[in-house]
Amino acid sequence: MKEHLKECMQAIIDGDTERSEKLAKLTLEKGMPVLEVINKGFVAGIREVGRLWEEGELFLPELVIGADAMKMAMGILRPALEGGEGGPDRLGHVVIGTIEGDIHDIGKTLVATMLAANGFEVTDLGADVPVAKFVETAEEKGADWIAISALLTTTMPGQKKVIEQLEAKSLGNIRVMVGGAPCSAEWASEIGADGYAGDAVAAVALAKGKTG
Ligand code: B12
Repeated sequence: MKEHLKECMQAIIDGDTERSEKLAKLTLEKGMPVLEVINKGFVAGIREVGRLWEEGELFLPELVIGADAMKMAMGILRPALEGGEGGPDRLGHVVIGTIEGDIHDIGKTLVATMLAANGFEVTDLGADVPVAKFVETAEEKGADWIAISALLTTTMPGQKKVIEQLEAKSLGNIRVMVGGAPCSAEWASEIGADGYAGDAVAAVALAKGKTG
């Protein structure tokens, strides 16, 4: 298992889409714990790519290739996470997306998948989502939560704008959770969000603890 995790991580660092596809399929064939392989293998790999890029050891095209390899693996593994205890709207409805100006969607999609697998109805708006779109959709769907991902420090203020628009429309009953690498519990409380979660499992716990 340890060796498998290492190989998954390396496939992403190498940007080897073919290898990451094979390793993801092997994970399912061998019945390995999918979430653990995602987190300790593939996610560890993409984080390492980010670190190497920040240190100038990798260039943007390599970051893009690493992300492609990551998306390949996630596409294969995601269905195995879906179809948990869920049923439509059993625990509540979550409208999720990555905030405008930001195209990072790997983490957001993982959070959406885990919420759906754990009994929430999820409307995934995708990435680069305008502030007003979060608010309109949540109002229309009668959502319990809006979950907003931001991976760039420059796009984080958009999360605050969603909260401000909710307040302006007297929709303060809709709770907001924020997440993504630069976010924190301090940021969440500074902008008046109802919560922050650092990963997909914590996001489920947060939504479960406060919904209803
Ligand atoms: C992959 C990647 C890309 C890919 C994205 C592909 C895609 N479709 O998503 C590509 C190559 C396109 C890309 C582009 C850019 N990137 Co980029 N990217 C990354 C990288 C390496 C990994 C992100 C990732 O997928 N992580 C894996 C997932 C699983 O983790 P996660 O996103 O953190 O999500 C988890 C938690 O945060 C949480 N979570 C996430 N969202 C939410 C939401 C809620 C509500 C909750 C509760 C929880 C939650 O749960 C998730 C699952 O556990 C990060 C480095 C890093 N350490 O984050 C840089 C990084 C985010 N990128 C960065 C930058 C600068 C850029 C570019 C501006 C580069 C450029 N010069 O063009 C562009 C931005 C384009 C844009 N407008 O958005 C910087 C941001 C710096 C900053 N502080 O603002 C980072 C931090 C790299 C770095 N170390 O400098 N990037």
